[in-house]
Amino acid sequence: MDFQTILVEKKGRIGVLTVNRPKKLNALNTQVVEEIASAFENFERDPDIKVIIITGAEDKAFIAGADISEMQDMTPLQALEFASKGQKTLEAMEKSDKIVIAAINGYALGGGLELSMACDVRIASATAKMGQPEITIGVIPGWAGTQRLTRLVGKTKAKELILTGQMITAEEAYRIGLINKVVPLEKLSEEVMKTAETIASFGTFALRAAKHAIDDGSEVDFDKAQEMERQFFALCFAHPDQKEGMIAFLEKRKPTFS
Ligand code: CO8
Repeated sequence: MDFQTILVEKKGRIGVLTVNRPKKLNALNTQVVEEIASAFENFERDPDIKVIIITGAEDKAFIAGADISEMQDMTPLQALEFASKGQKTLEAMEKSDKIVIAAINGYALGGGLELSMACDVRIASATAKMGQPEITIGVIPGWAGTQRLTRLVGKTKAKELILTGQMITAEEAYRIGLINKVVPLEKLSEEVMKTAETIASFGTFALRAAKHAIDDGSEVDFDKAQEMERQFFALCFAHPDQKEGMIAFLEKRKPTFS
């Protein structure tokens, strides 16, 4: 598939997907959502790729939300389909076996913030602004923002952000635990690549096990979650990376993971 609205690159073990509609602040219309889903599927199938970075073109926006000009005339049924398409695309990211990093280089609003919340790591530039402004245009978040935001920052802050529609700075987003790190804009790519390289240097199986133990475990009761963690932990011992990691430690050398 040729992409018109996104750019896709491979940098060794790292895949980079850039939403490329800077004149519309990288707003997500149906075509962009479909292209993201398709590019993501390609990365998912690529055994060389361990980490996927998602960002927005140019410095002003990561993604300023779903495309309001496309949504304005939607019927309820079309809105349902659009919400469902977006939710499925974000769910595929969250459930992916790869580790996904959002490099938030500017506005992350509405569907843009929702997309970033489906990623495993969020690193933002100090210039970034985040929010769920849907209420200001007569709707509510439709790509699981009401759920992921609540799980990430708690009901109190989620209600404040969703009911007031106000944007917050990257510093405030960091303070409330919505993002992992804030860095100067000019350092964002470097910092994100450094984090991606660190993660990519570890074993694929252990990365996958850690991600799913955290995500799947946080959706079930504690006993069940602990049981899932033990299963994942034990399964690591069926993979050569466990022997390599432990032997390398004892031999005082760097491990070479698969
Ligand atoms: N959709 C469409 N176009 C957009 C969007 C958007 N979300 N955001 C910006 N643009 C366009 C503007 O219309 C403008 O286009 P043009 O130059 O042709 O007039 C261009 O991008 C530049 O934007 P501005 O001139 O507005 O730039 P400013 O610097 O003045 O303002 C803001 C920047 C504050 C980011 C402002 O653009 C803004 O408020 N944008 C909208 C943010 C928003 O409300 N986002 C949430 C959308 S709703 C959503 O995401 C719901 C997701 C779930 C969907 C469920 C399916 C039904």
